[in-house]
Amino acid sequence: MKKLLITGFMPFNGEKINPSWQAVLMLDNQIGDYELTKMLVPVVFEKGAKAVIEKATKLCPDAILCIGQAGGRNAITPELVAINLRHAEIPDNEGNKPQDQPIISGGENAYFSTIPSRKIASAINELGILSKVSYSAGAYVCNDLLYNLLAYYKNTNIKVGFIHVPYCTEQNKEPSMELSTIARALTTAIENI
Ligand code: PCA
Repeated sequence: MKKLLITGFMPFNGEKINPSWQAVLMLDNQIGDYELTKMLVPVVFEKGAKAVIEKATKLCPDAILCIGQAGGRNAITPELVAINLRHAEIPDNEGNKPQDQPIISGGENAYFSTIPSRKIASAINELGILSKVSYSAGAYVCNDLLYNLLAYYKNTNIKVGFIHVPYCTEQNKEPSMELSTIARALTTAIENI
């Protein structure tokens, strides 16, 4: 079987849960061709990415799929691109609030995700769950994680992708999705990597 490292984030910005991690926890340990290793990631610039790279160095996965919360979105959104920019509107979980800084000084401006984001969005839509590709993962910790991974694994066969998910109903914010719906969407995403 192939190996997939799948990550979710800790809660941030005063939330008690993060739907990304709650949904990852609901996934079967084997989906399609992949055996899953689940990892919880801190919402901290650089530190989160370093932890994932460290884990991946030991695991040697065939693919890395990171999941994050995008409050305010109403759809499951596979990210097409990560940009070389850190800019925080709110502090991360260790109080960092970078303003217009590069992630990697002198690095590429941007990298495209190496999973088939468009195919994944279509497959999720076919389940009757709203999904569309996103052209910006923002400039906060999720973009930081995706950019760092794409830079680190460029010119390798390790696929790297990121999917943002809406608030879940337990958070009492709108728009929201049931966690079980998010988990179904992620299952289909993994089947289509
Ligand atoms: N979402 C944030 C960081 C952690 C998370 O779940 C983001 O979109 O950057």
